[in-house]
Amino acid sequence: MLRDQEIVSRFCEAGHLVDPTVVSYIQEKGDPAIIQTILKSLSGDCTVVLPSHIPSLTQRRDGIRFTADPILEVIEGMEGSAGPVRQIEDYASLFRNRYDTLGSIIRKRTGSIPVEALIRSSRFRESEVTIIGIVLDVKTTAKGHRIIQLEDPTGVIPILFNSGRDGFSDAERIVPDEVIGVRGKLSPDAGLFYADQLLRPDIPIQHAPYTPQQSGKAVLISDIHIGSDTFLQDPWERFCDWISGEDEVAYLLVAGDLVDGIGIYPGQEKELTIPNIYDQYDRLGEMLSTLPSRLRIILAPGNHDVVRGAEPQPAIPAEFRSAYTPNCTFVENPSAISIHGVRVLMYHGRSIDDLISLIPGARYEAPAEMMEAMLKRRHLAPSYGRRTPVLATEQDRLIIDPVPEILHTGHVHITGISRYRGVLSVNAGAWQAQTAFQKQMNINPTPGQAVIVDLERMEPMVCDFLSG
Ligand code: D5M
Ligand code: FE
Ligand code: ZN
Repeated sequence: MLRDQEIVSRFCEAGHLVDPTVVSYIQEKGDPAIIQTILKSLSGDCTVVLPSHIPSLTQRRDGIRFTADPILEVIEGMEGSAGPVRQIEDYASLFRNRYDTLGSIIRKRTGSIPVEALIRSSRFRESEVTIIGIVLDVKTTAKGHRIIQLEDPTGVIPILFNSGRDGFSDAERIVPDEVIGVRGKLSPDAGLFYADQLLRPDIPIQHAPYTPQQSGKAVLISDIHIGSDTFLQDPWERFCDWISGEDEVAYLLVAGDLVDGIGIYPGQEKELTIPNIYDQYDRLGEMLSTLPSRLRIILAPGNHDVVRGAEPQPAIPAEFRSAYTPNCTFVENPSAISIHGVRVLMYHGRSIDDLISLIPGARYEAPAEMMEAMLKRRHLAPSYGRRTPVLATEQDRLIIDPVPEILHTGHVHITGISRYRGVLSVNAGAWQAQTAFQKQMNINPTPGQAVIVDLERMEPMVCDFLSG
């Protein structure tokens, strides 16, 4: 593999800095001649070489979108699509679908061979090859190297990521059950695969987000927690006053934990001001009905809501919706909606807890970094069997495909924003002050904030309503 440093030096000698995405593109292609091709195509005033400077890569528009105003379309996760709880055997189809879908995204960039063929046939012994599979297990050796077990439909093989190699920090972030590709060589006894390069499904570097032709704004919030004694009534009212006066805001998106629920954790009844689940939803409906009727409101569930916890979670059932006006649309968790033609993937974000516990250096204060981790893995909840319950479904509904313009989550009650390869990630904070449990866990929420996104310019802005 071409080393980072060699690539950077080649550009440096020619008087240019180089974006890390371009470096990984050249490494993936494995052909040093590309450097020369890129250098030849650069204009003299180019200081930093960006993906847009790679001659063969032209930015693509991701499909045709609606641009009329105000247009809301639920693309995935419309009410009724989550399906019932199925049999345990269906987990096999879930993981097979995950492997097929994410594996084929990696395969578009590189050839690969099945694990069984690699082990059985001596013809692959001497050459570098790529294998693609699901991570079964991740371990660190006494010397700090990483050993993973990778499984494809034909077999399982242990893979060693040497801590001294380029790109080891990416290998350290491998989590169980994600789909990866690994380029490397088999050991002479065929018992171990030495990794040279890690390939994730990732967001294509030529991904160009759709830009609507029309101006309009969306407000992204999450975790209202109606019914909790820590619900922040005054900031919420200030927020409602503000949004009612913003005539460019066409959409209000809520990413789950609409209410605090009943029986969600031991002793919750002591922390509830509304001890009845119907009353909790009615209160929210009444509050939302005071907002302008032109505002389209999209409501998704979270782990405190009344529906089953396993994802995909169904939409809030009709029996809880009698107090809601027709401008409210109830969707599942996750769901993909189109607003002004901009695709927003809404997900409550329960897997952020899991990712923080699995990824070295991850912090609750930076939830958007975990959203970036989801985008790289093209999956909303890569690791199975931890805090995020996932339902057996024939198709893996938590795969991120196609790529959205905006990824909207919540759950950790901390605002966070990032942009990765043209995708805007927004983790919206909460309307609930720090709970006794969060205090104990040292989770410091940023309540009373809303994120307003200008859809035409794809610019986010945080508005704070905590203090008057
Ligand atoms: O979760 C809000 C945040 O607090 C989220 O990061 C999980 C964490 N949290 C809350 N309750 C628990 C329990 N019981 N165990 C572990 N972590 C927890 P929310 O979904 O609003 O409760
Ligand atoms: Fe919450
Ligand atoms: Zn939650």
